[in-house]
Amino acid sequence: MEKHTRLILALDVTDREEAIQISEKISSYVDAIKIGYPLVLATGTDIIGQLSEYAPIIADFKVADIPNTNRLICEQVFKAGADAVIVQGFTGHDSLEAAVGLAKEQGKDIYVVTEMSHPGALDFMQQVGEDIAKMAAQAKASGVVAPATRPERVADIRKIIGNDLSIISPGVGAQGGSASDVIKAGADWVIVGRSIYQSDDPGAAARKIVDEIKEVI
Ligand code: NUP
Repeated sequence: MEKHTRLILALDVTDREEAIQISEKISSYVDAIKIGYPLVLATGTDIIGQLSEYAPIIADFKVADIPNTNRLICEQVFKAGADAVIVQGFTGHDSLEAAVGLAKEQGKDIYVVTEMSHPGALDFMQQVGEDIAKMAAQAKASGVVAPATRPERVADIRKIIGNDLSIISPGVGAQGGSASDVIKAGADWVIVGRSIYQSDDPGAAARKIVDEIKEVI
């Protein structure tokens, strides 16, 4: 993924035509489009290849299985046209290494969830978020997913992973996080969904976030 606008669209709509129309409108403002279960379950895996015409595709399937199954899942997602897959880290080093190993063979990326952006992440995930970040660095993943709702945690995670790994950060807008604050805290990209795709003018909403990011870099 090339770093230009530093914005990733989370495209959680469930209608194929709407997904395509929004992708057309925002393609010049984003470095990638993140798709996940809502869109793929509604339309089928071929949507991945279709949307890859507009931007690199990050498949947010939060893969969390034994090593062999992780590898099989990632294989299918890459075959469908995705450039990157988001996996969970709490399954441990062997599951992660299976995904990273496959991605490296294919010149693709794996991003590892450390601590999620919603309030419930404090119940269990936050306690292990830093250990997961360490493991992601050891496994040479491409990057981690860390919460824009807690920029101070993004700063902590940046210290742990150094500069070899990227941080992609959801939680901006609808979940209360600020794009400029989390970029200042050390995120490489912000991930924004509802604030863009539910806007009357998704292009203008995306442009506004890109401008906000530009002011702090
Ligand atoms: O910790 C995470 N928080 C989060 O919101 C990890 C994620 N992958 N996401 C995803 O980012 C979430 O599933 C959604 O696709 C997107 C945020 O969307 P929105 O809150 O901007 O609408």
